[in-house]
Amino acid sequence: MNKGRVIKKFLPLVVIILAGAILFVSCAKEKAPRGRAGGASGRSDIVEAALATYVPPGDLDEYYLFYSGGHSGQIFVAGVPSMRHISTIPVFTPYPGTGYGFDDETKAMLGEYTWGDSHHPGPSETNGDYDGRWLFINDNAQGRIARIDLGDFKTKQILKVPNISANHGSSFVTPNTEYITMATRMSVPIPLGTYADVSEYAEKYNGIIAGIKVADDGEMSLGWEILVPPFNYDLGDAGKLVSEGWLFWTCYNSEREFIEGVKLEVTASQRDKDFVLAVNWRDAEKAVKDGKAQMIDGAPVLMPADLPGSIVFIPLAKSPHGVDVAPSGKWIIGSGKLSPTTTVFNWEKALAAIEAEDFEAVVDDIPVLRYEAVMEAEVPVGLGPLHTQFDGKGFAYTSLFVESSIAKWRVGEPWDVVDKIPVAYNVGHLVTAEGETVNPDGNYLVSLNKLSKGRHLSVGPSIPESAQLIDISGEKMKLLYDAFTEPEPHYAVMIKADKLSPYEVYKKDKNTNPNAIWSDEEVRVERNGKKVEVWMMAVRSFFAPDVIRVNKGDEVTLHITNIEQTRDELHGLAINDYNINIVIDPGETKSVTFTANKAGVYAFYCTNFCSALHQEMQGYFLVK
Ligand code: RUQ
Ligand code: CUA
Repeated sequence: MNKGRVIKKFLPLVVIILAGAILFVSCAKEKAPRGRAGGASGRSDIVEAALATYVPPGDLDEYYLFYSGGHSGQIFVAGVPSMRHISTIPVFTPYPGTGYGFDDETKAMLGEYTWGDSHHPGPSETNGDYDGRWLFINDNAQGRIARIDLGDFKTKQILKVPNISANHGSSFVTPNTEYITMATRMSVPIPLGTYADVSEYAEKYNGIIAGIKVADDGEMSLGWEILVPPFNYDLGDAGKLVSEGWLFWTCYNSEREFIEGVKLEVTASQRDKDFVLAVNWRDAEKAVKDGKAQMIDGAPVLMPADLPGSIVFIPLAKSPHGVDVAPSGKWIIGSGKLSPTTTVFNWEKALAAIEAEDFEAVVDDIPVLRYEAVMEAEVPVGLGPLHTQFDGKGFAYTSLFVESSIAKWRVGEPWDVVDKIPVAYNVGHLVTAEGETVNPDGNYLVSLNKLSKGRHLSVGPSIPESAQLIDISGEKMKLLYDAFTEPEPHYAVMIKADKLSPYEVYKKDKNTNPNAIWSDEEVRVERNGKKVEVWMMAVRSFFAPDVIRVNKGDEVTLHITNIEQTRDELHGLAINDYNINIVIDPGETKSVTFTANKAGVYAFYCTNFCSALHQEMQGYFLVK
């Protein structure tokens, strides 16, 4: 066959393939932003799933996914439906990539700790809807809570709260961001630092629940604390609409035992039911204003007796974990790790029961609502229910740890399970798009699985966690994608991308740092005894000054401004062998203070590749 004939023969085929490819790309382009697998096309499920998650180069995802990094102390940011990791926000842990924890300000924010255990991101809300201003996250290890500014995706505040031991039931935000929850997971003697043997657990140990107040500018402060029995307070949620004004926490170990050498998993599973604790935060706020609190370690602490009708227990089977308020606020849904059902409480009935003082018991001055009076349904979701999320169509989705699946069930009569999907494996939290708002989007669900058991290339004995994207837009749930994550995502939130408008640079005229400089003339070095202060400038592709001379033993402070006003033009300042690693975004000023404790010549250089001559962006730190 000659060349001409070959081309002629295959031309139609080439045209068909090309047309197919164009159709594929334009289909994907059209489909991807809406994303969900279609179904009726006749394509295989795998092709459907690929099309539904494929975000073509240059296109953007529909949602932000913020998922907690657990004991890595960070938050990871990904896009949905692509599940591509976009960014890491360091919160409780230094992160050399962004210089977090190396400059004076962030080092001070981290304080004495080099790690934290970030569990539950909670976005700020207005009228019960995510408003894109801030993201809060708790430290499950150190009684802390942090605020991230969604303008620049940076941690702006870490608040350490007295008396809280292991802040797990956090960070759940009220519908207008008045308060965020905090709670003790492991009870200890109060105040922290008090010694009492575990043999005195029942008498001398206590839990604390707290309301963290948020000011208009996002600044967090402690509003109030309540001293509660020595149970383990676990997950929480904030009421909305029907239940607006109330905060909820589950608790386990209402046996109030910690017997040395006897497994807590046994002792804490004796009772048939533990509780959901409900607190009216407005009443708690008022009680503190009325002077009812006593100060313990600098915190205003209320006793349950100070809050008649404003703090109650609701019985919940069995070793409760998650509690989630449905979008209407009427249904409070609690799950017990050892129970095959998830329990729905009717908050309207609960309010009536509180009003009528329809209690079955009183535990440490906290009335217990009568289970039958407030329970609406026990939904047979399956084994090991943990957490529940919602779509906008009247369905709830509950993660089943033991069963490794997700149950979809109807919120309302006949309260039946309508679908189930297996996940790989042992799901903990799950999240739906805008799933904790008054108006969930549904569309997607991410299953945050505790074990992935090697559904990926092997990386040795320790393997990543898995996050599976599931399409929940149709009647049947469909698995779309397996993503893998660093340790260890607990909860996540999915926020519509257009709710966020991060800024592109720090505008020069908005930089209020008194040490900012913007021109060569302002570059200077000042000595005051053994203190040396340097006002430095970084711009493509040099530092001014490029030589810094000090004496051994001097205390050196460098204030460095990146004068760029172009997006992504970062500069870094690393001083070799001095453990200095500062990253300065465009228009930003950072300071670092250290002692010049080693004599000699130390090169410094820019760590962020900023221009063709980035390698030349260097200088010398001379210590005589
Ligand atoms: S917990 S797997 Cu830290 Cu949120 Cu439930
Ligand atoms: Cu500045 Cu590289």
